[in-house]
Amino acid sequence: MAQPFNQPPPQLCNQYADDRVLRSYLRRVLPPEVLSEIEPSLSEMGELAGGGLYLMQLADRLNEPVLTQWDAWGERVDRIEVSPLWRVAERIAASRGVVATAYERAHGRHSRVHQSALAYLFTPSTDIYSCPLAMTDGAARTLLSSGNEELIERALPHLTSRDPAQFWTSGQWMTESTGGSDVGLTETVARRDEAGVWRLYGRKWFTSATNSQMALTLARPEGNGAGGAGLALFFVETRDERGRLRNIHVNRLKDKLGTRKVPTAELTLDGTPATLVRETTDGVRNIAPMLNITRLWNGISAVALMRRGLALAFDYAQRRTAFGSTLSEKPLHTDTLSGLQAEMEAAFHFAFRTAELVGIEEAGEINEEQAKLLRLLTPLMKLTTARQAVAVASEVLEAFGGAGYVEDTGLPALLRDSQVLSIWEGTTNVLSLDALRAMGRDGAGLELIQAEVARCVQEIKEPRLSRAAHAAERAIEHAAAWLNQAIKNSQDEVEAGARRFALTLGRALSLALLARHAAWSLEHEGDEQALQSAQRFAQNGVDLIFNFT
Ligand code: MFK
Repeated sequence: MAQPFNQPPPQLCNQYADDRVLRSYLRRVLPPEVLSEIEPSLSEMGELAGGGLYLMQLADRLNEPVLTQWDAWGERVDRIEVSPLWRVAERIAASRGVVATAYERAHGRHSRVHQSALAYLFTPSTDIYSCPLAMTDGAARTLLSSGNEELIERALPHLTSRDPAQFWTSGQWMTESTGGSDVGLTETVARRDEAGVWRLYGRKWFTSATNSQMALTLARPEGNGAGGAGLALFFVETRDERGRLRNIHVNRLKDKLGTRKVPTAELTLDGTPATLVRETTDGVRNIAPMLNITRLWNGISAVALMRRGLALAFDYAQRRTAFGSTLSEKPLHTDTLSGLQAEMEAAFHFAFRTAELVGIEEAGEINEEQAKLLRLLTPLMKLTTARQAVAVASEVLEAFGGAGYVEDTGLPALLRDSQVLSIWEGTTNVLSLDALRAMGRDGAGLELIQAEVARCVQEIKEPRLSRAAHAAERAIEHAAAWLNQAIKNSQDEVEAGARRFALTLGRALSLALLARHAAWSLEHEGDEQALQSAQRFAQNGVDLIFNFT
């Protein structure tokens, strides 16, 4: 019998060596000596991500976390076993400093960019192990900004350890059955026992990475008022010296659309001992550093998943033959991929620009204007890149035809996992409103965004980029004019348009940042690829103010 036709599977090579966008960006923003110092770590992570880890990920596809609530003798144990891939991912994440790099600060303000690059390479081959890492990073930052020396001394060495035996991950237990957005509705109560120890009573409805060694969580000290201000931020060590959960019951694991490796659980806290991180009030404000770091991770993860989908789709296009030639020789197929590549590149520059500002803040070098800009960019970047990731993942699957719809190619997980990015850590709508609030009632913060775009445009001398630069400027002007008018009309009008407004700002900022990089790349590397992506991104549509779909 003749050999039947088989489609060739896509392949990956070293994901750092192969990444023009990341390498070119790092050449622009890092001093050459910093780049040469960190490059071996990136190259090693790229090799793992495109090689051994990727193969392990494919082999681990059907494994999921398992909750065992009772042992054979009737003892309640609530043990969660994660998949083999996750166990390896934890060791690699610790030993390669995927969290620690940001705290060791070997390269000052550039350390956050280094760490984000490691996270970006690591994420797509580890099935959302980025979730516990994001929360671990967020917990480290929150404890540091709390100034609680006792907790810092207790937890920081573990959260930022490179020794897998010492490394802790942290949970972020916020969401209750009252909902994930309006955290001020939290029903968990905090009460002091006779010994003066705070104990928590309540039900946490969506706790990711439940097998972490610690968690930061919110509860309302008895007698406190309603809302987020009446909550307090608590530190919980989940297990006692004998490894038993401290008055925590794991009721069940969630049956989710994606992120299937993440052991997201429903918990009951039944007198769980906890330590106040700061005062007995203002829990929402006090946990905000956690939200902002996990939102940065969300954006980096969004770019990373887009990049993975495109790396596979571009490779496949070289191999797959139909209608007499490879897909890479088909103008319509390459045009489709170019549109997606443009989305990914724009998102990349937005996410990493945010990481740069976080690094400047962490190095203690941030000025007032940059701090306000960072506060605004974080929700805008998170919401913009998350929506892009969902759209790109959907198209990536289509670029494989039926193979993209078949589970054992591993491709459908890209879409399912991307879908969470616009939901957790603040939905698109909630973050649009957050950005509006952070901008101030009269929209004063908009000037900071205009200034950021103007700084980019100033650096663009290449005539072929002037349309893209103007498109970014015009979109921001349009958004500003809309906001001005809407504020005069009614609060309802402002709120109804907040998502279109936020996405317009997000896409305009992304375009300006990408075009600025494209101009640099053309001048210093003689490379036109970023320029083509900037031109394409401008055509994809930036101004959504009048897009009412
Ligand atoms: C791949 C990596 C991804 C990471 C995976 C993590 C998995 C974890 C899964 C989850 O836990 S998902 C649940 C995440 N939940 C959220 O992100 C909550 C979404 N909702 C919001 O963000 C709301 O805007 C918010 C709860 C904050 C609104 O609550 P409130 O009670 O109306 O608070 P308000 O009045 O807006 O803010 C209270 C204070 O906090 C204010 O300060 P002041 O008291 O000084 O005025 C705010 O300015 C401050 N604040 C709020 N958000 C802030 C912030 N400050 C800085 N940055 C922020 N982002």
